[in-house]
Amino acid sequence: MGRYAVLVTGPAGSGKSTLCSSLITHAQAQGRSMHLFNMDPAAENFEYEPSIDIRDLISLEDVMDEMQLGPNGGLVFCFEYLMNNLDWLEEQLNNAFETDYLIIDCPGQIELYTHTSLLSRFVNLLTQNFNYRLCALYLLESNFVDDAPKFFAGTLSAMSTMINLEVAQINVMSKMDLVKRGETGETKGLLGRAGRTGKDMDRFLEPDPLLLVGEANQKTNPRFHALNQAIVQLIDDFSMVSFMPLDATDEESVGALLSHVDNAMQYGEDEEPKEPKDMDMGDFADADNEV
Ligand SMILES: Nc1nc2c(ncn2[C@@H]2O[C@H](COP(=O)(O)OP(=O)(O)OP(=O)(O)O)[C@@H](O)[C@H]2O)c(=O)[nH]1
Ligand SMILES: [Mg+2]
Repeated sequence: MGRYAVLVTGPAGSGKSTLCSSLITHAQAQGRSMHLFNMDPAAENFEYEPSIDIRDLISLEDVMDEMQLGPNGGLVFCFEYLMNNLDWLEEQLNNAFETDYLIIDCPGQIELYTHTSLLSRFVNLLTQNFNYRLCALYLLESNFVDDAPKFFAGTLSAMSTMINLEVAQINVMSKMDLVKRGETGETKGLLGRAGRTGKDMDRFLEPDPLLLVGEANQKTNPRFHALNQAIVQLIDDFSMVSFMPLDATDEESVGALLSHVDNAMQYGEDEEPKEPKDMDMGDFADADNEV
């Protein structure tokens, strides 16, 4: 059996740790085993005990105290320390697990994925030195559709991570339950304010940036319209960004995502080829009628 790793990335609070737990719970219910690898030196509590934990090597609190660094500088130091202590990592990865399917929970400071090469060096190590098949998830919260310029910013950060990491990446629009609740009008949730409907959401999940530019232009000073156009053109030219909807509290939604992750890595291909489970968008689109 091969070695597989899922790198769970995304901005702070986007639902990475919750998704890691939901994936493990879902896998266990199917009789599959996965191992949590905590890569966040500032993490506090986990629903599942990590099998590999960067905090066993270094803790952010100690670094901040001893090196007189703030949280962000401290985090970069922790990652550099990890990359300079590969013996530790090798020892952890060489520990025999009953299966080698790692769920890697990353910190929420996106500069780690977009501004530095630290995470891409880590990815290279896993794929080149340890023969892992790897898939990255990039989570963006559904409140990023509150307005089009914010959505562009989130989309560009997803794109930048894709380009930086150079591995198969699935972009995920997390906390979709808030969209459904928002539009019923019962909850003034994040998206209740924006008034997005399920059908509107499709525009964001499979973005047609040329349509979205009109909305962005309404909200920005005319001086920036050419810039809006240039950004959406870039997103469009690369045709790289689409989002899979996720409600981490919904078993079926987690199962659909896992099926796509398995497919991206051809998990279990030695046994039989897999097709991604049909993604049921109806649940989100039908919500238009739920008033
Ligand atoms: N409504 C809703 N809330 C969610 C969902 N997933 C996560 N949350 C909540 O979002 C908050 C942040 O979730 P985390 O899983 O800690 O997010 P994270 O990305 O690991 O955060 P950092 O590690 O700090 O970057 C928590 O209060 C979660 O309960 C979801 O699918 N729906
Ligand atoms: Mg977390």
